[in-house]
Amino acid sequence: MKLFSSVNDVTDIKALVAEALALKKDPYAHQQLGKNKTLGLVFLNPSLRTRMSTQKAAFNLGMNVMVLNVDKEGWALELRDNVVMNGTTVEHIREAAAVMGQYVDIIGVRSFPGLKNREEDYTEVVFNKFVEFCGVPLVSLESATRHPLQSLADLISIEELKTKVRPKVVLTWAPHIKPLPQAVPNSFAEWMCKADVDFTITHPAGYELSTDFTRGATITTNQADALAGADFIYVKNWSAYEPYGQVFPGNEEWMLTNQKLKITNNAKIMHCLPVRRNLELSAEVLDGPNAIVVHEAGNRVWAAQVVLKQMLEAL
Ligand code: SN0
Repeated sequence: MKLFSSVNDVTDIKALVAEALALKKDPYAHQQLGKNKTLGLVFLNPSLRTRMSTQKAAFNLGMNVMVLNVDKEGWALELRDNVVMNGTTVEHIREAAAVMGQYVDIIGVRSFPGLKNREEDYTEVVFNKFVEFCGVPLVSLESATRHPLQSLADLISIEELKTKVRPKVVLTWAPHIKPLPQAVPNSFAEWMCKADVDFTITHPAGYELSTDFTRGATITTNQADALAGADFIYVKNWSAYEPYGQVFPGNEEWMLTNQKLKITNNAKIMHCLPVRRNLELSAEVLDGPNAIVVHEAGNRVWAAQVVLKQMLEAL
């Protein structure tokens, strides 16, 4: 594997999940594979799970890791071409990405959307500049429109914990106080549409995701209808795709509570984290027996490790 930016970079997702679960059973079996190889993790935005789980995955494979919080510790990067750099940006991404590629064998990049210009975000301007100029294999640590390592960890968790061959999986919108990216729900939807699950998306009117990611899903604005019989519920806030990046007042009643779980099939509750307690998800659900959010975060290691392993094998 040379690029991991979406489910479309994976030829066989079933095999990828199986290999991740094999790594979970035997984490240090491939310590020689990463010997003298270096992973660079480049963050343009904050991170807890992605940073720590991807480092851990690299260590398990015997790799060295360098982390650069380029937004805080690097030079201010210029992303536009054909500009006179007489403003606040100091270094062009053309040189910055190419130089990083001189020091590492694989690069991971996190770059959130601006949520202002849909065309710019959905053409992945920043992420694709890294792809173009870094010259080494590249893994997305969440881009403007997708979070594939999260989605892979989510699918691993469902595969591990499901109690029937084809579980009902529901993605439900949740309230928030600020506009959040569509990256996590886009990505989760795109992976679920390719997985062997019965997949439903529910959100208030106005929060329709781009159909590029949701083709094949059942979509409803009736949350109770969606939750009925659910085996897994994925809770996430996102801002509108149209008008882009907007949030609409109201919808506080969309928060998931124990009461709402009664009509489910004792559903397991997922969230990518960080989660805002008693806003997105009630504390009673998060602290209750159905929440699997920490288990899910633990599986981020095996998602990252299987992707890094396949990249190392292709070097
Ligand atoms: C990010 C998102 O894409 O929704 C990262 C999730 C892995 N989440 C946030 O930015 C949460 C910010 C907040 O203030 O709650």
